[in-house]
Amino acid sequence: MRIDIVTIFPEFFSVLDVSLLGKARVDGLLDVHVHDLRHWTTDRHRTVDDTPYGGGAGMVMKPEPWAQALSSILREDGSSTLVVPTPAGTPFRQPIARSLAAEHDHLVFACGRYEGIDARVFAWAASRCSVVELSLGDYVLNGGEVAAMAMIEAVGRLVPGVVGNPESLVEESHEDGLLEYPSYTKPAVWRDLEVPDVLLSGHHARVAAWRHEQQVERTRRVRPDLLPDA
Ligand code: 6GU
Repeated sequence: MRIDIVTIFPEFFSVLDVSLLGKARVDGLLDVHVHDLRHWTTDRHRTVDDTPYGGGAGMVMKPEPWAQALSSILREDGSSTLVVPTPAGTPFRQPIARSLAAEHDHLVFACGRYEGIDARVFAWAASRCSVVELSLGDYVLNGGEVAAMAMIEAVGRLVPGVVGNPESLVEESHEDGLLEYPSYTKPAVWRDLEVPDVLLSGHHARVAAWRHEQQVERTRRVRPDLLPDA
């Protein structure tokens, strides 16, 4: 999978060299390229923002540098997907991560700052690629960079080969619509706290039933909205 990131803060993405995603890049599973939006400015001050039409606080990112950047990065055949991290977007959830990993071979992340990017950029881009505006959740970040990092990690780990043992992908929170069960390792007693008996029983069916119960109980307690009868 190829991933391009356009940002005015390329240094945010140095952590992509670390850990599992760093290894996936070295192994050639993820081909990640970070671009500085200011490369596509033409004025002496490398300006990327201006005041909003209609008034209001803050600045808006100018369309011209974005169009120049995207023109050079998007594939000509329309096969690219433009991902725009924004708190005004569709909630980014595991099914979207799965779909981006399985069905989209070239992701381009447009990281906005300030009050966002001139809306015409997305109307213009929609004739050249698919455009998805995605939100991490109902809170506000200063820009799209940290959100893009989270999305790239969530999508990247679903690309075949990135996570060594594919079985570890299935028994996780959100993969089956429930939160995951609690995990324990040795020692069996630690500071007077015991690992639940059933996990020491070696009885696979009972272990599976207990874990499922724990998932349902935890989901009901902290995320009742995820249950079908919500
Ligand atoms: Cl995707 N972007 C920004 N700037 N803030 C957010 C967000 C995204 N998701 C939640 N808050």
